[in-house]
Amino acid sequence: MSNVLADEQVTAYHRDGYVITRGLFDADEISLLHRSALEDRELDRHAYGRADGEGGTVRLSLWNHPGDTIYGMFARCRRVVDSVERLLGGEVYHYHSKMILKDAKVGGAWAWHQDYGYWYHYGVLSPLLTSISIAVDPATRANGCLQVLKGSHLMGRLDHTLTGDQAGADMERVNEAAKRLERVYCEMAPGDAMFFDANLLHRSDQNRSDTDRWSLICCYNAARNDPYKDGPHPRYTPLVKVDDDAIERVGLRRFEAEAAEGTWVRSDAADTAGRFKKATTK
Ligand SMILES: O=C(O)CCC(=O)C(=O)O
Repeated sequence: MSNVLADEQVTAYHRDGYVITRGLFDADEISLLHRSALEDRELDRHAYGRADGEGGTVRLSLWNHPGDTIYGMFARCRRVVDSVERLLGGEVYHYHSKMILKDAKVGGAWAWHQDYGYWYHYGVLSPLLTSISIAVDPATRANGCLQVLKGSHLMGRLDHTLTGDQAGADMERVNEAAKRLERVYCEMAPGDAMFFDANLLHRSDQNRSDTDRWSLICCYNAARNDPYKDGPHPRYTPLVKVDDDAIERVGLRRFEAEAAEGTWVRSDAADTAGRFKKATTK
C-alpha cells in the first residue's frame, strides 16, 4: 500500500499550513497503537507534566530515536515519511516523537505556539520541519483537540515567552492574527492524521470531558536543514523507512521490549520551558 499525499493535499498544506488525512491508519493499526500505549509502563514512567498556565498540567512522553517499537513503525512507515518528504521537498530524518497524554478531566491546555518557536533555539536554521499528529482517541472540541490559525505559518516565526511552564507565542500578534485568520478546531477520528508546518500557530484546550485524548506526534526535519549545533533533539541521522505493513507485523512491541538507555528526553532538556528559558535568557 502506498498512501502518499495527493497533489491537492500538498497544495492545501502549503496554503493553510496543515492538511488532515482521514483514515491514514486503519482500525487494526490504531487499536494496536492504543493498546500498546495504554499498557506501556515505560511510556507512563517517562511521562512528565508541565503547568499549562491555566491551572492544569499537560502530560507527555518524548523520545528522540524512532527505534523498532510499534511507535517507531508509525514514525518510519512509508505512508508517513514519503508524505513528509513530499511536503518538505527532499530527504527527511526523525527529529523526535511524543505521545500527548491528554487525560479525561485533567488534561492540560497548550498555549498558542509555533513549534519552530522552540526549535529555532536548537541550531535549526530554517523552518523546514513538519509534524504529523495521529489521533489515537477521538479528538473533539470537547476533549481539547488541536486548534490552528489557518495560514498563520506564512507569518514566519514569532517571538515566544513563558506562560506557566510553556513557551507561548507573542499574544499581541496572535490576537491580531486571530482577527484575520480562521481558527479551525481539528476534530479527528482515531486513525486520522494531521500534517502541520513548524510555523503554524496551534494550541489546545484543557480536557474537561470524560474521554481521554491521546495522540502520537512525530516530527521530522529536512536532511538539508541539519542543525549547526547540538540540541535536545538529534542532528541528521539517516531514517530507515519501513513498509506500511510493518505496523501490523511488529504488533504490540512497546518500550518495555526496547528500554534502551538514552531513548527518553528528560523534561528539562526537551522542547519545553526549561530549555527555552536557558536558550533565551542569559
Ligand atoms: O496535541 C495537543 O494538544 C498539543 C500538542 C502541541 O501543541 C505540540 O506538541 O506542539
